Amino acid sequence: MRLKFRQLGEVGCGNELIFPSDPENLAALKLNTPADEQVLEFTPTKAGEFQFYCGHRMFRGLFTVKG
Ligand SMILES: [Cu+2]
Repeated sequence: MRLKFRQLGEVGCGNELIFPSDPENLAALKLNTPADEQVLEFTPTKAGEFQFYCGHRMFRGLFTVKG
């Protein structure tokens, strides 16, 4: 699965995201400008909710994988 992320505004540390969906292989991406687009490659091993957040967990998001 490929998830596309774009920057919708400059929000400091919120433009750098960590994806702990695979604890042994943490993924991170940084969106530097509004034109920036990053792709997260992700192979879910189970259905459920997967969180992502900035380094301080101030900014958080969630995506759901349905089985
Ligand atoms: Cu932060």
